[in-house]
Amino acid sequence: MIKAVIFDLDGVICSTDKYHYQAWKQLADELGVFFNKEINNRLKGVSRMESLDILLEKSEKKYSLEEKQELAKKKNDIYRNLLKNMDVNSVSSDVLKTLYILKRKGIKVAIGSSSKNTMYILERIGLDNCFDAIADGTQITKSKPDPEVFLLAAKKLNFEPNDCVVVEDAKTGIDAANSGRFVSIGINDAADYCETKYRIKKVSDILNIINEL
Ligand code: B16
Ligand code: MG
Repeated sequence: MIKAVIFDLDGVICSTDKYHYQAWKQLADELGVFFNKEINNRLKGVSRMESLDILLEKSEKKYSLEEKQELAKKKNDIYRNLLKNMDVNSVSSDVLKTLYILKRKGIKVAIGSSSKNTMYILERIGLDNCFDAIADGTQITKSKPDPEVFLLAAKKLNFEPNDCVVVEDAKTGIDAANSGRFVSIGINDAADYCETKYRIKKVSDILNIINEL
């Protein structure tokens, strides 16, 4: 019997992934570095600094740690500005309905996100008081595919990993869930990934899966 659902934030609860892409693309264009959606897909679930390292793989110039911190800050400033477009209407009715039904069934809900902007995003979309536990990029040292963020969410809920399902849109997130011994559920890119245990088209599909577990 599943006791909790741990949701990834970017790309599952809301579509901030498109703003990450725009911000990284703007930075890459300024640096004259090739960047496309395929490279962007490798950044999903990965921390800001590790994402920058992936983006700079195509750069001829080598950057010092200080310069890289400046570039990461620049990307985050562009990203935070784009996040101003988000409000309560940025959450789909399908996600809201799913959260409501889970709560009504007594199943706990949590966030497991690599993002250091998690609280800001949850406030913007009006869900800052919705979750029973929040584990985010400000509380971990290793981002996905390490399971740390999901293990922290489970610990905060006082549950074992096999009491929880993890819903992810990124391959790195599925790897993190599997290595932490959570039941992995994949949406979008993660639904096409061979390591994903259960594949869904929309978030509310998790309700059927949970009923069967
Ligand atoms: P930030 P998630 C991840 O969030 C994003 O998928 C990833 O693209 C981003 O680099 C990472 O958060 C760090 O985000 O720059 O806001 O700290 O998918 O784990 O919710
Ligand atoms: Mg994600």
